[in-house]
This record gives sequence, C-alpha cells and structure tokens, in this order.
Amino acid sequence: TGSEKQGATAYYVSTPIYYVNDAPHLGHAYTTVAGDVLTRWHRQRGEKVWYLTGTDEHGQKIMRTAEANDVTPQAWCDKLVEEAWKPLWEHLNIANDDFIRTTEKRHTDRVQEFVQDLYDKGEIYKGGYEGPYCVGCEEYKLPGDLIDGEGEFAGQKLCPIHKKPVELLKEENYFFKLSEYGPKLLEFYAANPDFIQPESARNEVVNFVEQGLQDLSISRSTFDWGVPVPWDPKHVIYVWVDALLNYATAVGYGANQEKFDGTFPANVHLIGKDILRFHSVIWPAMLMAQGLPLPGKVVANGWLMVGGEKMSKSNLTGIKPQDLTSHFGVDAYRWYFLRAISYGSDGSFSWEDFSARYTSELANDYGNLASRVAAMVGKYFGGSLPEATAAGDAERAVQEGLAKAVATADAKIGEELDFQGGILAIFDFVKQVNGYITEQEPWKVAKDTTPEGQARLATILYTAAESLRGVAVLLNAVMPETSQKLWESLGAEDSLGALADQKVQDAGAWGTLPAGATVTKGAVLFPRLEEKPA
Ligand code: ME8
Repeated sequence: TGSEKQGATAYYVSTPIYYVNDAPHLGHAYTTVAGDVLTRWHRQRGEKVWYLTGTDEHGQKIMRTAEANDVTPQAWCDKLVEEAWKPLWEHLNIANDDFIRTTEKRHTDRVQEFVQDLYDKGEIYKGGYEGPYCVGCEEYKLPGDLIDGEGEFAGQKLCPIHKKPVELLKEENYFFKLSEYGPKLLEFYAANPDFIQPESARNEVVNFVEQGLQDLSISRSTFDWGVPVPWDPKHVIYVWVDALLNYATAVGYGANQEKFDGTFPANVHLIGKDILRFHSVIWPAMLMAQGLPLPGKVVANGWLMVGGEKMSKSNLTGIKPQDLTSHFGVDAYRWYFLRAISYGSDGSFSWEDFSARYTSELANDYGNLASRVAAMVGKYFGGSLPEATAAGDAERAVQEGLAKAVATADAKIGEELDFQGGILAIFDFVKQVNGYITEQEPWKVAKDTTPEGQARLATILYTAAESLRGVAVLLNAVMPETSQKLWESLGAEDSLGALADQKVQDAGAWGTLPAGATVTKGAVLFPRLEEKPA
C-alpha cells in the first residue's frame, strides 16, 4: 500500500454520498461544489478525471424518515434523489461522471461479496455489544464523547454533533477486527504525512488511533433496511460499511476490473470534518484487510454554521442553495463559499457579506473590467482586436502578473485544495489589470491621433483583452457560465476554439488571443443585485 497510485490513469475525486433523509442544503453543496471546481481544474489541465457523487440510502435514519412520511424507504429515496438531489447538482452545474445510489444492485451485490470475503478471511467474528448510539450519526459513541443535556434534555446524554439524546443499543452483531489495524494505520499516517488534511484533522485522527481502536460492529439485526449479511441474512450490514464501499463499487470493483484498475483508489476523498474517522480510520482499515490500495488524500472541510451551530437537516437549519442562486446567480454562488471561507475552517454564511463581495469583487472588479474593455475595443477599433506593437515595461508587468496568477492558482487550487488562495491570486491579477487601465488612461490616449498615440491605444487594449483571455481560462472551473460569456465576447470561441480545450498551464502564454479577433460587448457578467427578498 501507498498513497501514490500505481499505473492508474484517472484523477479520481469523490464527495461523501449524502443521506437522503431530506433535501440538500448549503453544507452539502459546499463539498460538492469544491469537488466540482477541483475536478474541472484538473480536466482543464488536460487530465483524465473521474468525479463521483451519490446518495447513502440505507440505515435507521432513512428508515425512520420514510416511516414518518408513510412511504417505503425505497419510495422515499427514489423521490428525494430524483426530485431534490440530482436536480440540485444539475442546477449548480456539477459535472460529475457518475452518481451512485447505495440501493442499486451494482452496489449491493459487491458489498455482499466484499463482506463475505472478509468473513472468509477471518477478519469478521460474532460478538455482543452494548453502548450509546446516535441515529443522526449512525454511530456508536464512546461515553467520553457525549455531552450533558440541558433544558428539555436535562439528565440525558447527548451526541455532541446532533445535540440530541443517544439511545442505548444492545445487540449481538458481527465485528470487524478493526483493533488490529491501529499500528498499521499509524505507520501509514507517518509514511504519508499529507494523507489527512488539514493538519488539525490529521492530529485529531492520529491521537484517536494512538489511544487504541475497538473492533467495529458491522451488522445490525434490530431493523432490516440495509444490505443483508450474506451468511446470516437476519442481519443487515452496518450502513457505514455499506456506504464507504461506494467508492469502490462505483468504479467497477468486482465487476469491471479494467475500469477499477484505471480509477481506484481515489486521489482525493472530500468530506466534512464530521465524518473524518470513518474515512481516515475505518475505510483504510477495510482496504488493508482486503489488500487493496489506499486513497491519496482525505480532505475535510469545515462546517457552514448558522447561529453558531452546524447547519443541518436534522436540526432544520438547512438553507436551500436555490434560495441564494435565485438572487445571486449560480456562478456567484459557486464562487462565494470557496472565496469567503478558507477550506478546512468553519464559516458563517451571511447575506450581507455575500452581497458586499458580489458587488465589489464580481460586479465592480471583474464584470466592469470585461465590459469596459469590450466597449473600448468597439468604440476605438470597431470591435476588431488591435495588435500590440508598442509594449513596454507596463505591459511586461501585466504579462508577468498573469504568469504568476497561473502558477499560484494551479498550485493552490489544483494541488493544495486552497481554493480561497487560488481564487485570490486570480482576482489580484484582475485588480492589477484594473490598475493598469486606470494608469494608462486609454480614453485620453485615444485623443492622440498620431500613429504613436494610436499604437499606444492599441497596445493598451490588446493587453487588457489578452489578460481577460487568461482570466476566462483560470476562472472556468469556478464560474463556467461567466467564463464562457467572456470567452465569446473576446471573440476567442471563433479564433481559438472551445474554452474547455484551453489548458490551464498555457493560460499565461502571452499573445494567444490573435489580433483581429471580433470583440463584442456581451451580456453583463454580474448584473446589479435586486433588493434582498423579504
Ligand atoms: O454523513 N457544513 O451524509 P450527510 C459543511 N451519508 N459541510 C456540510 C454541512 C455543513 N453544515 N452539513 C453537511 C453522511 N455537510 C454520510 C456520508 S460517505 C461514505 C457517507 C457536508 O448527508 C459535509 O461534506 O450527513 C459532510 O461530510 C456531508 O455533507 C455529510 O452529509
């Protein structure tokens, strides 16, 4: 095992598969948009990519929700997936390559085989367990993890994440010998210091494993909404074991060896910090037990908070992404959370902050630059991009600025998953170009009708348009619709071809946009915001 993929070709990124107990909120969209930006970035590098998302449909939480709504769990899941989850990802322009549902046969058959295999290898045994269980987490809790209830929950022990009472569960279950994997896991973390990110998450996991692991209960017999244990079908497989396996079954585990070898393991598992232990302890141990390769990285994002608490479906604090996209637009939505919150840290959503950043950074800095440049090429050169024949130090500084933005954004977004840092590098360049135009004052230079004056004017406008060409490529992963509009307004679609074929690593190649390109004033990239809805 090792975190470098051997002979595999696709850059494989996953999101958590979300519970379909309710419709998605901003928190789910946060992780999914981050994965979409990451994978679009790698596609724009010309790499083969596999971006996977899906839904987690088994377990007590889903079963109880369906019962409360008087439908079968399967009918409940079908409805939520088709009417809420898939449409949202389409709405947010998520370019996932597959969508896995854990109730699909391509998944359940392989889950049974995987677990049977572990049983045959002696990795699973029958035993008893009694302990506090949180249905919200679908997890047995350690007594030390619980918090004391207050008010309506006075005298009860609560789950620290859901702030709801835990239930005492006693079962005869099958257990996976997780405790035996502690030393191997610690060795793996030491050999692969980047495996768990950010650093705080890594430290938390290492501390947890150093304290010694307990064996993991991997079956349930008190309810039946799950994948039956093949050798003892009175039990269903624990929902988390079932769920984690989606990362293997979706890419052909046990069914399509060629696809599996070309994709598995994931380069990056994107998760929220609430499900860190499952992904960095249980999942690697399951893979070790089967002799399968381990993922490259597990990267945890922080929580989007509402009123100081994690935004959540169970606590009814979820805000629908559509409530924001209808006001700010899809592209601004995709941009905002990655721009405003350092990936890995918690962050609060505020309408005021979003509005302020939209107006100053998107509409004023970026949108106005694009429309001013197109307008001036129209006014002074009849919409035909002029040649830059009089470039000097000021132009060279802009060229260097673009090259620097490309290098920084590529390292930060493509490698470090520092989306905020990458976006800031691109917007610093946008500011630089605005500064350049303010200093050069093309509207004044235009009044100088000598050949030298006209050559200066041409050079300034070419420099600005060529800069925007680079910006369109760099922001395509984050705001694809806006980049496409800008690309077309620069006449780049006709002269250079599809934006998707522009490699990010060539975005800084100065002089790519040809003189003579037809520049048109396209639609306003970021329209003025309406009043905040009541
Ligand atoms: O845990 N802030 O599903 P889930 C940021 N089915 N991210 C948030 C968030 C918030 N307030 N709320 C949710 C499950 N998320 C399991 C996963 S994977 C094999 C099984 C995001 O529907 C974040 O990525 O509770 C978190 O990890 C995920 O949604 C949990 O979604």
